[in-house]
Amino acid sequence: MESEKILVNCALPYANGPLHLGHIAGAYLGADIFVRFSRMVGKEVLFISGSDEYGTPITISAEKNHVTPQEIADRFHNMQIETFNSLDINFDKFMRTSDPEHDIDVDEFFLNLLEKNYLVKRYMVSPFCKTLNKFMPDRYIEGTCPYCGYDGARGDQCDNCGRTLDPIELIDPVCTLVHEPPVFRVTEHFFLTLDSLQKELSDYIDSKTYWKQNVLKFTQNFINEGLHPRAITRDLDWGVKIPLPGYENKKIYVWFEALIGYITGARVYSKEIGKPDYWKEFWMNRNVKSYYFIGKDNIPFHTIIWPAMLLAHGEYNLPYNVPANEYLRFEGEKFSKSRGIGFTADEMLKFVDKNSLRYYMASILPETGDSDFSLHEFQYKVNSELVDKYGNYIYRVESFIEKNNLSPTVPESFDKNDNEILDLLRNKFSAYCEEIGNLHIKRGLSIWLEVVMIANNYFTEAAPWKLIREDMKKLNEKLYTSLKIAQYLTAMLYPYVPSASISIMESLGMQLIPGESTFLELLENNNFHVNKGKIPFEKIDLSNPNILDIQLATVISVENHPSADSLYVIKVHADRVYTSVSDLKKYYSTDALIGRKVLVLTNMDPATIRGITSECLILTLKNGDSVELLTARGEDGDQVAADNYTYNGDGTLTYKEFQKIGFSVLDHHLMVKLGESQYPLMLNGTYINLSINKLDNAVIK
Ligand code: B3M
Ligand code: ZN
Repeated sequence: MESEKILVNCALPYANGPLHLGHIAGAYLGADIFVRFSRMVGKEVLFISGSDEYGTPITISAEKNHVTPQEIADRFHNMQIETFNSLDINFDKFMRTSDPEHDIDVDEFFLNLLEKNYLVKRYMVSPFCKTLNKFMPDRYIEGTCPYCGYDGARGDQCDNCGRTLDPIELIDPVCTLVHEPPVFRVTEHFFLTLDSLQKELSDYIDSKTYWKQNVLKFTQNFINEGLHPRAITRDLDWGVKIPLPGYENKKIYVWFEALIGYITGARVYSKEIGKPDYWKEFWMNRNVKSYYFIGKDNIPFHTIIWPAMLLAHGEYNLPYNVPANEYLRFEGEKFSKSRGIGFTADEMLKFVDKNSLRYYMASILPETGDSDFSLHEFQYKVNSELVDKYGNYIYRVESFIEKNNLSPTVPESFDKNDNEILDLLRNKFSAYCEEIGNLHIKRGLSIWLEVVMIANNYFTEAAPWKLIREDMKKLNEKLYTSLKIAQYLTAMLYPYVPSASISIMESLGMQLIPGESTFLELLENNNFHVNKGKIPFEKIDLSNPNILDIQLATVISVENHPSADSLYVIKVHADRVYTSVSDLKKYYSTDALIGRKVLVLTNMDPATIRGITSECLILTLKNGDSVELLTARGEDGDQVAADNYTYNGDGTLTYKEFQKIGFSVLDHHLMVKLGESQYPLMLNGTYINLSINKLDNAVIK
């Protein structure tokens, strides 16, 4: 019997920067878990995503970095693939919208809808920048949201209330490139007649009673407000061409063509595996369910625009479910690259392994509300659950079996307790399948954890170390049952932490082959061959190693020390005024210092030098006879972070302790060794730069 097919699509991340943990939690990790689970229950899954390479996020990034949009897209497409791979998030195809293959599907879609009059020409009023003499994309216009008053609303969407906007609706709009108000001019574009699809869309959405309430309600409200024709072309240079003569200066709007990327990804993958029509089995067979894993700010595009496009086209399946997630916050704040809040996935993987990161992130997926990424909780959950409970259980069982050279086999019978435990295992497993099957990914993991807790108690009560002296038959039964529990736990963990699960399954003498193995076939296998490997989890230490409270400061006064000719008494303003007794007198005149922006170590143990208390250290690079003041751009009191770790508030240090701190230089960036690792010193997301590229004999003092 042919296995059931499902299609899983993941929002195409803009190829304009690294993926941060908020992206991973928002759409990608949950999708990968669901796909691995679905394959383990025997479904045939096509798993697609890709890079969204047009659109203003890319052109904004290109302008900022003085490169072409294509160069930005190339850089971050490759970086994002590597990041996904480093997290075991494996799509069948991670396409890219700048691939000419994508134009084929966009052209077909555009001309199909044009022919059926779902695309009509209309005029729209667009923001025109007189300074740059061109129409400006919506995202380049910012102003106050007319609905919620948020003053950082963009021309296409208000991140505060989630509404899609038209730039002309903004209050006090400005062009963010030249910071002048735009003028609004008439320009001709193609419009998708959303209004003509209102009834069909309404019926489609109303039938989705099983959708997450937040997604369903948002969409129903959106539709009930009344749908209007929506421009799907723009006056742009960077975008998919309009497949008609005479529109060379216009392109197809990113939020029309990117959605078609899901089809391109499936079609290109089919060509690559030598089955060019394989994708049609997922897109044209009405029995195939399609799931879209996205972040909540993408809801309207996936539950209104895309279904409308598909209804208009007529040949392809509409979304079966769109389980949009809410936001992941970092230590209570919204992730923000520009404000240095939160980590990118690559940064986090410098401190922890992918198994631990997947495990923790899966336990805090923002499925029904915003959730918070806490370093402290991350360390606690991994160490106390994954390592101390599950890892330790596997270790205890396998060590005992291996040390006593035993090989448990299926017993003739089970006592009451063991029958109960095996029944409980099967019931917990079916509850686990039910939850993940209903897209409650987090709940599936919490059921796994319940079984972990039971497992350790079971092994302790079984007390094999006693049985080995008393009753070998009973010993075999208890150890076999312990191995069954280990097998279920490891199989259930696979969708969440695949690589560790595969290696632990091997230590039980079984093979879990991604995409081929199923729960059924695995759990029916009772042929254990224990070969205890290294448990693939280690405790993590995320305690903040940054003991340095280095701040940016302005020198506000410089006096000669009253009783030490070679010293200055310098006052600096950081988060407050500090006094420093300093030997800079040998290198700088007072005038050369006053007003300078310097970096000061403010959590020094106060030291009295010739009667004056010095409470901070003005940081310099001493290189032979020359001394260079360390500095950076920012405001007084801005704190220097060690990578993403700002000062951990952990006390003060003496000058002797400071001298033991290991500094180094990498690509002219100042690095510091804290604990076992090297960290770049950063201020407001930028490196502290030095004139030299190696410390050699130079010192930071
Ligand atoms: N790139 C939005 C985002 O990255 C957009 C998703 C497109 S899915 C077709 O948040
Ligand atoms: Zn708003």
